[in-house]
Amino acid sequence: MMDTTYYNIDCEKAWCPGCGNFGIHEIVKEAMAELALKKEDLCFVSGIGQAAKSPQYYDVSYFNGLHGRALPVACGIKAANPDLTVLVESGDGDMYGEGGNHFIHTIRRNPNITVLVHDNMIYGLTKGQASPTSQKGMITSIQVQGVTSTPLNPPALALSAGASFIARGSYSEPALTKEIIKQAIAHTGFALVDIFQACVSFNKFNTHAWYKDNTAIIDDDHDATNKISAFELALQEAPWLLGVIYHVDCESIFEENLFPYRSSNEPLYRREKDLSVLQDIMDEKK
Ligand SMILES: Cc1ncc(C[n+]2csc(CCOP(=O)(O)OP(=O)(O)O)c2C)c(N)n1
Ligand code: SF4
Ligand SMILES: [Mg+2]
Repeated sequence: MMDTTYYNIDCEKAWCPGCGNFGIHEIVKEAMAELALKKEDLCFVSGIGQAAKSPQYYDVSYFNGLHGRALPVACGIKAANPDLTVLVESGDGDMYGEGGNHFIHTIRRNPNITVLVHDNMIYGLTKGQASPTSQKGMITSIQVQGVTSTPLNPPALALSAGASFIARGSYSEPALTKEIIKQAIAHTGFALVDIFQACVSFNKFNTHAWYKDNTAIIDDDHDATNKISAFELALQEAPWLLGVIYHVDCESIFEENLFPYRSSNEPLYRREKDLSVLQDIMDEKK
């Protein structure tokens, strides 16, 4: 088995002491090490936020893009080089708020990527405004009378959009979350792992104690291939359930359906490019 230090980089992590991001970062390294993933075969993508910094702290290739725009970049990377293992790692605001449209439509396209969302139910980086997963009634610096919007349910949304692997983990259950992430990476197709994470500085409602008291592990007898049962589990609250909610084989993936791959498996990045064709199009539009 590979050692997690293989992914280490000499760089200080700019997170608050006690932040759940530290735990998730270590869990991801353990999952990658147990799958013996080589650095050269990996590419991380993230947007903006505290969670989105996580890829910067592995010694791997990554693309840190615009807020909410990790998923289209991940699709582009997969289109150019389908052989890469592409992991998207970002926050609840980045993925479900600013990136909400991409979240829905990328699931429909079904690229073979793994999406890890550090869900602290708050905008951490910008100092504590409500995110799409903030619970009703929570008082923040902006929602001074409490959040009034209904929180988004990411697993249920992903299920309705057609994702074939959906799970919920937590920084507070490292062994379970590591196994879930390994399964998500091994899955062919879009895989979502929504991972609960405490933001100790700005989310004073979903504290370490809250996560312990309000989560439970999915029973072994859950049939993860049954969509109706999966919806029931995804929609359950107090306790919120941790584990694999839904997992089925998918029929086809985004990159296989792309026109250039119908005639050849040669990755796009290795093909000869005739830039004169592009030049002709641009000249035509002058
Ligand atoms: C287009 C755009 N809108 C707003 C911002 C400001 N902004 C940066 S990070 C962030 C919230 C990040 O929240 P989340 O993804 O939950 O990450 P966390 O910091 O909680 O890990 C916001 C609103 C921005 N950088 N770009
Ligand atoms: S603000 Fe919250 S999410 Fe950001 S590093 Fe601090 S504890 Fe973690
Ligand atoms: Mg957040």
